[in-house]
Amino acid sequence: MINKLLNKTVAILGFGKTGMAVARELKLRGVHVIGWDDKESLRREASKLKVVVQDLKTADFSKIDLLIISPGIPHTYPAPHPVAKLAKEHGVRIVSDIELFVSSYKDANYIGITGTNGKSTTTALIYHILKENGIPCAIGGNFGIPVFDLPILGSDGYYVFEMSSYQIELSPSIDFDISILLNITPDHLSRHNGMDGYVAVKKQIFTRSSGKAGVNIVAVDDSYTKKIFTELNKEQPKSKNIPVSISKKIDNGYYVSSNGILIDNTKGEKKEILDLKELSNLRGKHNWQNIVAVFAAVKKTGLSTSKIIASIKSFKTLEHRVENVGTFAGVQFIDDSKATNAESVKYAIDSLTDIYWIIGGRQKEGGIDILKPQLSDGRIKRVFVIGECEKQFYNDTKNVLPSYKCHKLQKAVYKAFKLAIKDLKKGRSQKPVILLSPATASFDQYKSFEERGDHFKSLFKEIKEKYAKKLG
Ligand code: UMA
Ligand code: ADP
Repeated sequence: MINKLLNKTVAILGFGKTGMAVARELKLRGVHVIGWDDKESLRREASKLKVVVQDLKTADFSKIDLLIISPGIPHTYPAPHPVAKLAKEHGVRIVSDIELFVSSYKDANYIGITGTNGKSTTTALIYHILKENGIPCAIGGNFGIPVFDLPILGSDGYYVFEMSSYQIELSPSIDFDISILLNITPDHLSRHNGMDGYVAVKKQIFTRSSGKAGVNIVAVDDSYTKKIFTELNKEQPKSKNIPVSISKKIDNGYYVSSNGILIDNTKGEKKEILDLKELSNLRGKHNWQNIVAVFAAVKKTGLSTSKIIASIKSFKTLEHRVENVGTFAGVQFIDDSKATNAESVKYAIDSLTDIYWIIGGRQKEGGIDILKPQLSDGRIKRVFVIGECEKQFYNDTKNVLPSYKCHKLQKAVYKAFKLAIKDLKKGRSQKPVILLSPATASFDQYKSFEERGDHFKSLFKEIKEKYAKKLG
């Protein structure tokens, strides 16, 4: 596709990571590029690439051949950006950078991963396994690296793309060789006009049109993914669809038994592959779901089971995902800042005990309603509430658990630490864990979940230094 754009005009809306990478590539290839970002600093950056910087609201769309829109900019719901509206009125195609990339470099193999939670971990684990075994590969997409910043791979290469719902929606013709859907719970609902829209977009990772003999891997552990799998079996050859599960035994697929054994039942032999309980780098049932999907995918590349197992074991936990920060004075600190919705928190809590739980920030739909069973199952000792939704989460927890309004992360971490030490001394707690697993977006107090997690880690260091003499 990109070759056909020579001397054509492409408009780019948004000069964040995505837009900037596309602009660089298109300029190198002799494409006429015009574009806009509301942020002046980014417009300045773009003009250095000799992009024509112009407010696209005033551009003549009859002279534009394609609009590349950044995933964070709405083009349908809750309301289309005026530029997207203009493009539609003029019949100009609107696509993602990923659509343009995949349709331009067709030799390589593509693996696309989506789901509400676990995308990054799954994407990184697949990439790690391929890389460690000498397979040419590159990782990108929602993971944080825009695809146009990746090297060009040949027919023996694999691109491993984390796909957000925003990116899937803007990529109408991508047909991955291996597509993975991990799970679906409510998220990003306003961008997709509610749950039905969100589920429909997630399903689109499987239903593209080029007719490749791709493989569809679905973790059938929730009602939405189960339904999608049933539909896929009616719409596509059954042999393409591979079910995986952490909640039940699966015929013709892979599953994890209730005691954590990864089982290959693709040939009805119930072959035991690996005891996932032994993995200290990928702890918790949520990671079992990621691993079983990864195993199904990587097996398709022809790698041997023993090589895959060795690479799963050597994988390093991603930052801010139930990441062990360290232990001081008998208190462990775990950074799960990436847990931006209640579902992901549930898994963190279920895999720990003696939890001093820090929650709060910018609330998402549904808040922490689904965590009612966790609030009373004895794993959480105390709750420390911060951020914009402080009042709401305090009210949600105060009648079941000792709960404290802390407003800021610093206060929460210090208070949690002091109470954990006290409980430890009095025998009220055996192995206290201070868990930042906020169930919210970070944007009320931080730029990103990474910044929030980094702050948590720096507070751990601060506490260690401050109390070194007294407690160390
Ligand atoms: N902008 C305007 N006018 C508007 C709205 C936005 O000019 O009315 C500009 C903004 O100033 C900004 C750009 O448009 O510069 C928007 O860019 P973007 O938000 O799409 O950000 P990028 O830097 O291009 O990052 C995107 C993804 N961001 C989002 O989907 C929100 C990144 O995912 C992704 O890693 C990156 O592309 C590379 O592919 C981040 C994310 O938060 C991690 N994803 C969401 C999630 O995981 O929940 C979906
Ligand atoms: P994503 O990229 O989809 O946001 P991550 O791998 O970054 O997923 O994990 C985000 C959060 O979700 C972390 O708190 C992590 O512990 C949790 N998590 C990871 N995998 C899963 C899963 N399969 N189901 C539910 N939660 C998960």
